Amino acid sequence: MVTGGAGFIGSNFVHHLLTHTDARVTVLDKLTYAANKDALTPLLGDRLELVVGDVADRALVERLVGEHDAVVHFAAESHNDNSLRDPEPFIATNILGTFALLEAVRAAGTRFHHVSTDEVYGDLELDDPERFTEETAYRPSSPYSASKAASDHLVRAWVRSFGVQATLSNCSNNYGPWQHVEKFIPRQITNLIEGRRPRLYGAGQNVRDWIHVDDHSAAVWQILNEGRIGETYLIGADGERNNLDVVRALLAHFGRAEDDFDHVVDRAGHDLRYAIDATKLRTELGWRPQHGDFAEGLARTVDWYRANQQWWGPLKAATEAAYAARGQ
Ligand code: NAD
Ligand code: TDX
Repeated sequence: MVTGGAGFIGSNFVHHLLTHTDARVTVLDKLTYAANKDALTPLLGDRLELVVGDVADRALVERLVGEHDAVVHFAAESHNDNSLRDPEPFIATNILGTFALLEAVRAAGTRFHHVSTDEVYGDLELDDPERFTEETAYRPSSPYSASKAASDHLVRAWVRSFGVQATLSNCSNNYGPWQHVEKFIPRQITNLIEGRRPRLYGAGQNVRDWIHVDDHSAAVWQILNEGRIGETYLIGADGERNNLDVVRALLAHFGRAEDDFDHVVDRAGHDLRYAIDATKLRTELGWRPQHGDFAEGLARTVDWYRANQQWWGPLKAATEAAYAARGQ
């Protein structure tokens, strides 16, 4: 059972399972504004079922969990900017939804994998020689990252107090197909396709540690199968880049001048830098990223957005109108 399996990473994970394993999958997804039903529709059939529902619906979750041998939990409200505007759905889905799932897997004795983010660790200085590890103290900055931190704490407590068979992973920034146009890389790619200028928050010095979504999927599957119960694994592919460099790479790719972008209002509480040390995942489970060439991955992602404008086109206008209202 894959919660949030119609979202960006969840749908790529489902695709990964159907392509590389013989798993049979049920997706539980509320189909919020962030869901990509089109990503699943061609795959529905003997090996994939979609149940439309809320992870915080205790009765539904209890029934579904009982019918499955493992749960991989992606469902979340995922966008920091939205959490600054209205935190409430982040509390409802990320915290109460995780609680509902934990109670169900506790009752049924079902294996559980919790998908989380490096943002729970707060941010690093640009020149800090240390990166995040599994031992780094929690210091979330935004309502989104605080809600994910809360969900991680619940999972750890349910392991220790109730013996729930769970693992956790905290991954860095993903990119790839089916990512909503509200997020940084797809927003800039689709701006460029539509002839608009990219939009950079602040000076663009903030660093994110990019990983291709397929590398995240492979890591989650490996942790589900080989990870030690109760353990947390950080997932990252040594992909640190500042936002200005990413915008410049995209401008060059589209043959536009390197200063052909706008500086816009910065995000409140904007985390400066995320960076993952994935040594534990690499040494304990032997995981290696297969898509570590960022320039190549970005070029393939641009091609994908060029070929799939019928999907993102209708989302784009509403997303940009919401950003414009905030001067972003
Ligand atoms: P997304 O916003 O693209 O997708 C989230 C999915 O969850 C959507 O399909 C949505 O309909 C579904 N959903 C939301 N609320 C729900 C509810 N109450 N019940 C059932 N389904 C619900 O998010 P994403 O970027 O694919 O992120 C997936 C997970 O990975 C999240 O837990 C996120 O915290 C984590 N994560 C994301 C990144 C990243 O770079 N995007 C990095 C690390 C971790
Ligand atoms: O238009 C923009 N301009 C800009 O400069 C947008 C949308 C973002 N940014 C900046 C803010 C961040 O420094 O780009 C960086 C990335 O922004 P987002 O795509 O919003 O990602 P981030 O806030 O880093 O969080 C992402 O990675 C961790 C996901 O959205 C989270 O779900 C995940 O946990």
